[in-house]
Amino acid sequence: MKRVFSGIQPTGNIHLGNYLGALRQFVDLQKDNECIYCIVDMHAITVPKDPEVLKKSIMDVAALYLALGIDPEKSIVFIQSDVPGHAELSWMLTCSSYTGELSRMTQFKQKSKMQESAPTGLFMYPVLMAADILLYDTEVVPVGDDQKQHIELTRDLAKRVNGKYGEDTFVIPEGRYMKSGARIMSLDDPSSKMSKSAENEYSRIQLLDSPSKIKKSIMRATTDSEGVIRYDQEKQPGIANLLNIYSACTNKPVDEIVKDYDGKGYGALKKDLVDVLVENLTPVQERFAEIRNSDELPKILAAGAEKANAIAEKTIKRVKDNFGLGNRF
Ligand code: ATP
Ligand code: LTN
Repeated sequence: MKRVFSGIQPTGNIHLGNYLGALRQFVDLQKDNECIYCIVDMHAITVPKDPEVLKKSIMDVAALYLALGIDPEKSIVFIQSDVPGHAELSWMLTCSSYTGELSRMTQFKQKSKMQESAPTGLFMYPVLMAADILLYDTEVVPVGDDQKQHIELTRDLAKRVNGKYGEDTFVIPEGRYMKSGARIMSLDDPSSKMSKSAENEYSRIQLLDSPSKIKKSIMRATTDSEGVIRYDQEKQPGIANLLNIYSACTNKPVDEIVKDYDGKGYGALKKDLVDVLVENLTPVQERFAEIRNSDELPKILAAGAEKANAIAEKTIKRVKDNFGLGNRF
């Protein structure tokens, strides 16, 4: 039984990459672990958000968590800003972080587009993420491949603080990455990851997409002129991505799928993949509609925040003690 923590930003458009890389693990891990799943709304405001859109996205992610099979009886589900410990611990960690290491974060470099002056929130994003994880004495963090660098930074910060303030300050967490599905690529450009923020909506399959949108996106997906279905990341990255998605959704190994399509064209693979996706997503969408409109959802989130806060308060007390902060005389 391990303590598991992860989070998703409420930035709308939850897609197949988020599901196959991260959310799928969340569901599996709750069987025999103590899991805490967060909607990281404070991370979402590192990029300006319309308050009404943010409110809706928070509830959408919460409902999706439950629709995908996260069970609030087994796992804690809550909204980050409902637990003040995240912001408190983030500051305490900020004081042990360096501008050099934060400037090296790939996500920061991409999102700030290397401007001379970038929003401080984007720069501090990984420290807040480290606070999320360390606040709960987390041992395992299920995430997609793209978060490896942030997890490494979290481990470095925790070790550095432990060295300065005592080895009992933080538990050192580990990342957990899926073997298949850890990096789902964009459908229109298989050299970049499938992303919520990409302009072309057909570059991703969103979990709430209609069957016709799924069909359009897959049928338009970039392939190549080889014309033979093989798994070759270098020469046929588009087909390799479709095979990865197919395999992750059906639990069938890629080489078996390649054999099934021996002598068939890309059209056949795409058509069947559409069916697989629609079959997988329809029940999720039905559950989502039920949960999203129920009065239970805000209650579940309030109960989750209360449980999370009880754990967070203990950590904050311990860390403040070790740092010598507050009124202790
Ligand atoms: P954006 O693309 O706008 O940066 P995002 O799609 O990365 O957003 P997040 O909320 O930042 O969304 O990520 C949620 C989780 O989904 C993280 O664990 C992340 O690693 C995982 N994830 C995101 N994109 C992919 C992808 N293409 N393949 C696999 N996992 C992914
Ligand atoms: N940066 C993460 C979201 C995130 C997260 C976390 C993931 C914020 N805090 C804590 C795991 C643990 C992302 O997926 N982009």
